[in-house]
Amino acid sequence: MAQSRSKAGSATAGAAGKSRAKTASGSTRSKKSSAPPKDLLEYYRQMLMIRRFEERAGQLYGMGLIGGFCHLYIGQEAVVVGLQAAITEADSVITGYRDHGHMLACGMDPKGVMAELTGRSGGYSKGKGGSMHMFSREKNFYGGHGIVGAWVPLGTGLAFAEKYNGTKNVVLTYFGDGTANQGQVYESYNMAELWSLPVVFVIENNNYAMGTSVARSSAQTELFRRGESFTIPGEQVDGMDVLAVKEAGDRAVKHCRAGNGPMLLEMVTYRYRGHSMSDPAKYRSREEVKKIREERDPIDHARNLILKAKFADEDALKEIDREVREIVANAASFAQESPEPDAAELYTDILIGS
Ligand SMILES: Cc1ncc(C[n+]2csc(CCOP(=O)(O)OP(=O)(O)O)c2C)c(N)n1
Ligand SMILES: [Mg+2]
Repeated sequence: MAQSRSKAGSATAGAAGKSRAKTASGSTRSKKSSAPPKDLLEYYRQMLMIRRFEERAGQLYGMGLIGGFCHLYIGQEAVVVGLQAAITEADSVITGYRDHGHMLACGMDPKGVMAELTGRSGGYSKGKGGSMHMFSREKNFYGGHGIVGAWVPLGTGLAFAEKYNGTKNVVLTYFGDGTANQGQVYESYNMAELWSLPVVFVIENNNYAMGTSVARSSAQTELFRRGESFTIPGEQVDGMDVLAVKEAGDRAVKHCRAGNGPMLLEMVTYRYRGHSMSDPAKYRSREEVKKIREERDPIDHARNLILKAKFADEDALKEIDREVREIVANAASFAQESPEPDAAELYTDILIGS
């Protein structure tokens, strides 16, 4: 039976972005994005910021300045940048441990994020949370969670609160392809649809859960169809095309804001680095990674569109790169100069059970 399974979950298969054929249940595959808007320059800048930030974080980790877990988002930048462009500042975001890109896209300060990575007092959690545990009520970013799947019911609960309080706000709840197999995710789907909650479930399908591919772990590899039995519409999107992501995000957010209940977006994407900094990535070939980097890189894709549309020339793009590098360099300096948390912080922000 396994041989007949679709390989839609693989970024190499190029399944996304070809057609908009409706499946029997209302799930769709999105079409290629339309003509580029000028906003593409801003998306480019944001994707580049995430890429350079993550590269620097990887270097600091290699230098021993970042301890604990560190999961880089390199390769997946178009997902979070495209979706952030589809929501407003009043909407909320929640995700798991691969979260630096989400925080930057939400407008959190790169200095505060980097200083949290290095465990310094200038970090978002005063240096006590690290890579996976940062929050910003100001930016409506609700973490940053290390327990796989646990934030999906939390994201559903955030959407419940929005509905209960009578707002029109929407919640983006991001999770990975591996997480999509968890039971609590299905409980969340059920309640979200039952109560028509304004939540977009965003599956970032990078084809691997640690070292296990979607094809090895999933009976239904078309993850955008996973909401069908709950009558949640799903759409599969080319997650390497920031414009396709933005357009799908617009549709999903409109659906939720209008009171139609949840929607599921499967973003077909890819991570270039290992699962975390300690992963030698022996479960895939170098050629596989190289091919996607060369043929589907989201930043190169945006860059080519920008040059073709003449929104900017090579020099202007170089200038954007220079500005971004400067912001990241300042964040890295801050993260090394900020003091270690005071010992008294051991007793703050903690829960003690009896
Ligand atoms: C409950 C629980 N089980 C296992 C783990 C270990 N773990 C961390 S990430 C991960 C894989 C998740 O993969 P996916 O959802 O595809 O997200 P990705 O890492 O690809 O972004 C696992 C098994 C965990 N953190 N929590
Ligand atoms: Mg994954």
